[in-house]
Amino acid sequence: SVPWFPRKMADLDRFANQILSYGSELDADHPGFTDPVYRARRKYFADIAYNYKHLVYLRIVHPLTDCTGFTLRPVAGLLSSRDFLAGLAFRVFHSTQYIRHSSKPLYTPEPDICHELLGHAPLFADPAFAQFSQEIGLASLGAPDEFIEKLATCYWFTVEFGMCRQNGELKAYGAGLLSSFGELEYCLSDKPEKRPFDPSKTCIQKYPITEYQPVYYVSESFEDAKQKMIQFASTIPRPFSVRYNPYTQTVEIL
Ligand code: H2B
Ligand code: FE
Repeated sequence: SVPWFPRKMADLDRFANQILSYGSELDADHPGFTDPVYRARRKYFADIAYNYKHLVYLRIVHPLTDCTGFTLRPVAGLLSSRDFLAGLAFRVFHSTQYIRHSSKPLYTPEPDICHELLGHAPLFADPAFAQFSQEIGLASLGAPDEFIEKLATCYWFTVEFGMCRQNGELKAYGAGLLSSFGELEYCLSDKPEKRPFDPSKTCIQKYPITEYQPVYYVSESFEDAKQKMIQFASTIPRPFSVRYNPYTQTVEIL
């Protein structure tokens, strides 16, 4: 049977609060664990996100909306891969709002506003990148769990740690690279391995989450990455295909 997935924008409200851990509950090894002022502020932001609802009249026109229609939606903590990827199908990026703890300005164990705004937001203003991201999201809708895992791995090696050629030059575009000047310098050096992005191979690559990546995947262009993702999506066993209707902001089942 096909897992439930959102069909219209307001359906995102149904899982927005199914967070894996509330954004204000910090692990004992979190830099802010013993700081009551920081924890109170984290709770303040988590509560705002928790109470957010998709309301048409709340949508404000901002630069991202003008470029690609991508919107940032507040979320109070980490979502499951399935829910997080489903948001991308609607050009919705679930974004944290809190900032990392001031005792460790160069390190954060979780996404924070620096990572979202310096890393992710600029790329979502690029039309070809926005289309690529949406394709990962559409591929995930109703997909079996093992494919969600594969798509999450493709997401890791593109949206988070992707590299791309542009006019013959090798460039970094992944948000994890753009929001880490240490890894940004490292990825452009000859230390790590670089392989061509190919979803059918990239999707099974293991990766560390607390160290610099030993392997990066390089796309020829966002357009090329998108075509490869569409091709990969067609190999996912689903008894239907999906199409996004931007006028109604709904997913049509074909
Ligand atoms: N949830 C939130 N809130 N932000 C993320 O960046 C995020 C997530 N990333 N859930 C997802 C998981 C990612 O690691 C992949 C798709 O699993
Ligand atoms: Fe990220």
